[in-house]
Amino acid sequence: MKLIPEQIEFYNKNGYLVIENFLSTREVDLLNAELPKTIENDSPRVILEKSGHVRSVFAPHFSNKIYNKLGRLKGFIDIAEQLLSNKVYIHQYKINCKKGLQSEWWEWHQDFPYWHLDDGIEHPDLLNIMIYMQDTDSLNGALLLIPASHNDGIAKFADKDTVSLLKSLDESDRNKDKNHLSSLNSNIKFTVDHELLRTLAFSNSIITASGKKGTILMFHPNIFHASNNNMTPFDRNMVLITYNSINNFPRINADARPDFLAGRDREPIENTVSSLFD
Ligand code: 6CS
Ligand code: FE
Repeated sequence: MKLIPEQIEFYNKNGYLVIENFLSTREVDLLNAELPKTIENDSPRVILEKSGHVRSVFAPHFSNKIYNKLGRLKGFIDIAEQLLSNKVYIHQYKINCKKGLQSEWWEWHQDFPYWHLDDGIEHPDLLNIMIYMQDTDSLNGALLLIPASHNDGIAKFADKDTVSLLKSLDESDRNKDKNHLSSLNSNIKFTVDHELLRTLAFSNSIITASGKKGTILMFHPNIFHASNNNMTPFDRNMVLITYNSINNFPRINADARPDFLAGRDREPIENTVSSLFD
C-alpha cells in the first residue's frame, strides 16, 4: 500500500499521519490473543510498571510468529520505504501496554535522542508505526502529539536531577542503569524542556491521536509526544515498530544496548507478507 502525495505532504509537514482501518478486526483480535504469549517471566525484554504490571514487551518478534509476520507486513514496509526513501530493517519493536487503572505516563519526549545518544544512530531516518489494539482516546492513554515539532532536531532537555532518575531504578540497576530503565520507565532521562513545550504547545497546539482498533499512527522520531495513564478499567495496548533506513546503522561498540532495544538484524526486509493470515 503506497501513500498518496497528500499523505506524504501531511506527514512531512506535521510529523505524523493517522490511517484508520489499516488492520482488520480479525488481524487485531489475533494480535490480542497472541499478546500474553509474548510476556516471558523474568525476561529483560519485559519492562514492568511500579505496580508490577507489564509496561512494555520488547522484541516480541524474536519469539512469536504472528508478531514476526506483523513486522514484515507489506503495507508497513511499503510506507516505511516510501517515507525513508530506502530499504529498511527493524531497529526497535515493542508492545506498550497500559493496564486498566494501573498504567503510568510517558512524559513529553522525542524518541531520536535515545536512538542517537544511547544507540549511536546518526540521522533521524527512522519511522515509528503504532498499531491500535483497542479503540483508543484521551480516556485510556492515547498518544498526545505537538504537530510540526519534529523540524528542529533534538530539542533542549528538561533539567532532571540524576538523584530522582536513579531513585526510579531498582536496587540492582542503581549503579549503572544496566537495564537501561531510565530510557524505558515512567521517569525517562531525556524529556523536553518545559519552556520549549509551552512555546510550541501554544503555537502548534496539542493533538490527541485517537482512533479505533486497527488504526495505525505513523510518527517522526523527533516529534514531541507523550501519553497519560489509562483512566479506564479496560486495558489499552499498542504495538510500536520502528523501521530504520539501511544507510543509518547505529555504531556498535562495547556499551551498545542489547539487540531487543537496538536491532542487530540489519538485512533489508524483503520477505514481506500481505496479511497476518498469509
Ligand atoms: O530508549 C528507547 O529506545 C525508548 N525510549 C523512549 C522514551 N522512547 C523511544 C524508545 O522506545
Ligand atoms: Fe516515544
